Amino acid sequence: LVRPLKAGLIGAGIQASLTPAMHMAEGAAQGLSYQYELIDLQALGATEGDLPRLLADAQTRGLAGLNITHPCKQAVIAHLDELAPDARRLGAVNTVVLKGGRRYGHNTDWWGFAEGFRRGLPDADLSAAVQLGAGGAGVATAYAGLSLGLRQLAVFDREPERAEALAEMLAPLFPEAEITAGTDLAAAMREAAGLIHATPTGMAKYPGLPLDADFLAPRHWVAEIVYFPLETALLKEARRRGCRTLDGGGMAVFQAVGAFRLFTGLEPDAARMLEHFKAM
Ligand code: SKM
Repeated sequence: LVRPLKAGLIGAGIQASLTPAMHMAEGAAQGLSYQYELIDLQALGATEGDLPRLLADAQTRGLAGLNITHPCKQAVIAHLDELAPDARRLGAVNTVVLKGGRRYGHNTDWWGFAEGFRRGLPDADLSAAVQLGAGGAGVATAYAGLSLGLRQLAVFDREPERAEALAEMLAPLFPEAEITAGTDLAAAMREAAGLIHATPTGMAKYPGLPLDADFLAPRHWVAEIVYFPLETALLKEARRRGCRTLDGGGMAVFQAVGAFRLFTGLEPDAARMLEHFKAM
């Protein structure tokens, strides 16, 4: 018996997303007839202002849920009925479950990063880390790192106010940790055991390294969020210098693992989804 299921992704400029393929392949492997569609604001000539209409339409058409990406992760919150505690704390939703006429907001991004980290960098030294980037992804990675037990986190951003805002937002949630907006990256790297990279640098559109390579020492672990390409200049350089590294594939896959579970009520095979992602 094939159970039909529909879901989708709302965002702008999402044609290259690998999320539909990941969900549909896992659905097929579990005997679902699963259609995952792209609702691309750019292609539709729509904006965040169209969210109410797009959400209502998804409900009318019987979608089980929606992933939400840039630029809608904050804007969508005003149109939801309930928020999971982590989504509320982060102020960002990437997964909406549609059920019984209601809309439930979740955040699987931070969990995705945390799960990838646990698997890819087991027993990493969590005494102190530097994070580059305090944008949408950076909020999730910082929350994940602190949830995993980071005791010190220094956040840097090209816009220092963003780093300050993130540090201020996280401080009350993790009172045992020391969370700061960093000012001296060289000094912070000397004190840190690891680096979380949460800026777009390293993507094809933004080539290059996000920091001076000489700041990297063999004792650092380096966790990357860029996954296109999977092998970024940062990871290459870090490995060349003897660092342990984690690529951005984990976060990409495990946010989908979390969303698949919420949409279908079925337990996804994470290893199978990871394999499929790597083969794409
Ligand atoms: O949070 C995820 C989202 O669920 C899917 C996605 C994508 O497919 O591009 C990116 C992230 O924002």
